[in-house]
Amino acid sequence: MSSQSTLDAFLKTKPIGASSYHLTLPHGDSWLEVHPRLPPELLMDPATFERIWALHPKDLATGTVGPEQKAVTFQRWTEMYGHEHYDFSGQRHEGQPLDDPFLQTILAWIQKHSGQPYQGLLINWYKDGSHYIGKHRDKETQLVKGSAIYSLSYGQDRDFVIEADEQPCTYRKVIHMNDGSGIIMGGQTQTFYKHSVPPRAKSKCMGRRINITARLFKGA
Ligand SMILES: O=C(O)CCC(=O)C(=O)O
Repeated sequence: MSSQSTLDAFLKTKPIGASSYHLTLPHGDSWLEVHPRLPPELLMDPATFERIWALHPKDLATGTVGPEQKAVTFQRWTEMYGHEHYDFSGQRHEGQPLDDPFLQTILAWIQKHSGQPYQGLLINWYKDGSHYIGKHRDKETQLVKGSAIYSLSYGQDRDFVIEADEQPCTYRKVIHMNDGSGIIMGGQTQTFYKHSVPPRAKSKCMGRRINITARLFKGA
């Protein structure tokens, strides 16, 4: 069977893995879909992990945060692929060509799973627990309103924290992301919630992690 027909068969008979679950969030029309085990064609073997790891840019991501637009160096590497550019944290991330066959497989799977013409992948590289992404909502100005954001995890286990963006906060959940897992954020999640991958002690969180996200850009 070709890998395409395997993919077709998987999507027809089992669109969501047996251990996957849907989480309706309490604020707005917001939800998460959690996939602790991605289908085999979306898993990275060690050689693929090394190849995708080697793509990370030389310099850490930079940008601005907060109402005062404070300049910061983020503790992770970030690169955009397959879409012209993605603007967030006061920075333009120019899109690189999406040439890698594994990245192309991911994109094709997401297009099929969503039935939508996703084009862009944003990759985050975390060298160990000292690399992280702080609480934020994804900027949706360039995205199709309410479109789902796919986020796939490879390598080191980390925690994904989702919390309501309100004072006091009445909802907070920690989801464990293991190697070969995925989370889809949908509906109004970016309106009512912030998410983060908090830093962890290097002594307990030594491994490298690759996070691959897909967003549906307007006009795709
Ligand atoms: O690394 C992750 O799991 C989260 C990435 C993320 O939040 C983002 O790219 O906006």
